[in-house]
Amino acid sequence: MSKLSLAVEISGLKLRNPLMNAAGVLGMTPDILKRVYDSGAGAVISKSIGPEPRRGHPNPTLVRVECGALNAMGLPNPGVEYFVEEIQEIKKMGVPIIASFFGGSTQEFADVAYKLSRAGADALELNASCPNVAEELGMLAADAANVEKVTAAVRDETKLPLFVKLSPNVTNIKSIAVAAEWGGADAITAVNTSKGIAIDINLRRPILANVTGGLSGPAVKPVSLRCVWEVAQAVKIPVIGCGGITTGRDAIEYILAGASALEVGTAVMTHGLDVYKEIADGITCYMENNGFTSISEMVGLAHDYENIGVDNACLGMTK
Ligand code: RRO
Repeated sequence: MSKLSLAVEISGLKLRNPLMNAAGVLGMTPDILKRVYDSGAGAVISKSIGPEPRRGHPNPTLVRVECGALNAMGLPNPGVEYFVEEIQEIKKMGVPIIASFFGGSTQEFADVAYKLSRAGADALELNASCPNVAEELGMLAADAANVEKVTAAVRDETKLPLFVKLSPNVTNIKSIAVAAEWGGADAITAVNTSKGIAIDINLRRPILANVTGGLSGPAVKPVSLRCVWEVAQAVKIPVIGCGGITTGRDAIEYILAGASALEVGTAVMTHGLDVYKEIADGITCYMENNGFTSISEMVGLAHDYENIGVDNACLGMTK
């Protein structure tokens, strides 16, 4: 019998397991990202980096809500020139790093991608979907033609594996995923946060200074999972799942829906860094109990739902 392995390969990027941090959750100093890796993630993803330093939105920028969190950080980051040194430091520590990035125009997206590639990132994640900034910076992902144009411009500047992170706040995520694929994306990350709002009834005003924010955590899981399902049906490239993944069971749901790798964000806030190992252990348990030896054997199996009648019980998998 072949040995069970959690290793995955996403467009040439080899990872010891499919788990990564979702961009932005833990800041981005090399030390913190190293801790994420040491806690059991297969690779780390930086906070989204732009062409220039940005302070982001004023406080409050984060509020806990039912079953999740609402953030409106506003893309705070030190700018690509500064971040080049951080990437080099992370690489010296032996940690695979995916650099998340954005721009205010097609040219800026391409320029930042070029600089991050030269700095030694292992892969890039084009953030086409920040819910908390003006149209041109964030919700470019709402427009398929724009997504294709920006992805193609970035593709021209880098040979690195290129993930494009999409938004759930769109009418037809399938068409946008296909546009990214046509533009040259190697994988689609589905999805960024869902736009939401929280109100303080005593102050009678929105809690976040930005008024709206991006909802993450278990509250969004069914929506994000549906996005993975639809994107997996629409494209041939791998899908990376993101949205409320907290347990091994969540991870397996995403993989069966079509995800080849997974990003975990809010669960780190609620469960600490140990959550990576807990999720990996849950995946292993499911694989052992169901006779799988690799992640790739399980990707997208739920799409064949009319033809399978398996006993899904995973003995010992309680969460
Ligand atoms: O910085 C943010 O406010 C932010 C970003 Br860039 C993003 O991609 N998703 C999100 O929920 N917040």
